Amino acid sequence: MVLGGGGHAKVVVDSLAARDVAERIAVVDADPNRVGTTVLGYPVIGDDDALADARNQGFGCFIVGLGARDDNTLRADLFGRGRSAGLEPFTVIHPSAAVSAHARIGAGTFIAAAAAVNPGADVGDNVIVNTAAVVEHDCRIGDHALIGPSATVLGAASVGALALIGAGAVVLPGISIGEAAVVGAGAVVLEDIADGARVAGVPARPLGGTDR
Ligand code: JB2
Repeated sequence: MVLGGGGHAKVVVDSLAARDVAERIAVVDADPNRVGTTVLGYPVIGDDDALADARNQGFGCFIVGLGARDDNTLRADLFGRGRSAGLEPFTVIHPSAAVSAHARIGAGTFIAAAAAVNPGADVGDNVIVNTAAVVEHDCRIGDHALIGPSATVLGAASVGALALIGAGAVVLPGISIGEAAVVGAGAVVLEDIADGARVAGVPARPLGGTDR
């Protein structure tokens, strides 16, 4: 069961189908206009209320198919909803991703095409390591974090739970990104970032207000 049926779900479903690991794939989406449609040929069977009956319908696992927002709290909520429905979080690794046998990948995490996760890395639950992103050796990535396409988290850096690293950003070795922090696309992070802080630019500097 894939929770969310938009752009990111399409990428997740494509990876699931490429791995041929799921006997059956279905999607739930909050938008009534999507219910009854398909995602890459797989049915959108209802909204999140359909989760209550998922086990009776023969589903055992779920993955959050929702991608980037201003923050990752909705992704975390959806993860909780899947678990509350008695489903197991399913980890999906695209066949073209290079994931070290010496890395830990958490439950319900998605590692997209051409991404790399190197030895000693510890990637939490419900994380997205998006297309061509790099998680270098000995990094720590907290639960529900999102590493955007082509972002690079260099050796032994850490990314807090719920943090969002924008596309193409670079986090230098050993740097610590706080919980729920947001790093804008293309930023280069040279200094530790506090919990909840929002930074952008080269070198990365705090953003005022609600700018991204
Ligand atoms: O609570 C919800 C919910 N809220 C929104 N439950 C469920 N089951 N679904 C929910 N949704 C649905 O997620 C929306 O109705 C919509 O169909 C879908 C989000 O699709 P969208 O294409 O807007 O965003 P996305 O999160 O799939 O993709 C974003 O993040 C990716 C990482 C985009 O920015 C992509 O371009 C990006 N690659």
